[in-house]
Amino acid sequence: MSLKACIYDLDGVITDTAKYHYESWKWVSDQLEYNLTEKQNQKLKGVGRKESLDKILKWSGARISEAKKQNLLTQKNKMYLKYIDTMTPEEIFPGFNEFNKKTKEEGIKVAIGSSSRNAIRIIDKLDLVLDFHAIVDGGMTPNSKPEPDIFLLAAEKLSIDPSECLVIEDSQAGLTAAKKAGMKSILYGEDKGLKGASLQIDNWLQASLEKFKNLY
Ligand code: B16
Ligand code: MG
Repeated sequence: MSLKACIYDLDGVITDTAKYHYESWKWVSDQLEYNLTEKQNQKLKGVGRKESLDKILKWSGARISEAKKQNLLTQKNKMYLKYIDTMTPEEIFPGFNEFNKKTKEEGIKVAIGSSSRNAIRIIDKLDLVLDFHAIVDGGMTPNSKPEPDIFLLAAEKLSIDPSECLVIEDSQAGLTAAKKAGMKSILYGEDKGLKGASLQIDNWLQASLEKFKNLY
């Protein structure tokens, strides 16, 4: 067995969109007369849009109609997209492009596996559309993370067995999804409280492809 594919999460692994989600979810929470903390926002990482609203409703204790829910989801996304549309390739995390290039040069396939239904728009803003062999987003599978569907579809698109795919993730939902897909994972970022990863890296400048290959 050897490492044949890297499947990158997008938000929090290639770029930081959490700050834009936070501003938009804070607005939603204000409408519910609820104060969403940054710590709670961390718990929304990797979680789909609808599921994120369900969590906020649970925390706030607010009870609203299905129509109002739909309306809040639409407004949240409108606000989020305004932030996204200002993004430029400058917002790609340092060292990512170099790591991705080296990985491809070694014959390893690369894909995106994101819960975001806006993933392709973000990738386009970052000018990365042509840099992956496959892109799977939250609109392409019935279940979002922590279910394994997104990563399994990425492996299928790459024609690589899940056991030879490595997921790079910043969220517990994503690490759990990787495990359920039968894939090893790397925790990206400094949140050392998260469980399930084989290795942790603080940033791309620290990433060693050799170490990743040695996991297989
Ligand atoms: P959207 P990832 C996830 O993306 C985000 O981490 C999470 O905070 C967000 O709620 C989810 O996408 C859905 O995003 O509203 O754009 O469809 O980390 O899986 O790349
Ligand atoms: Mg993420």
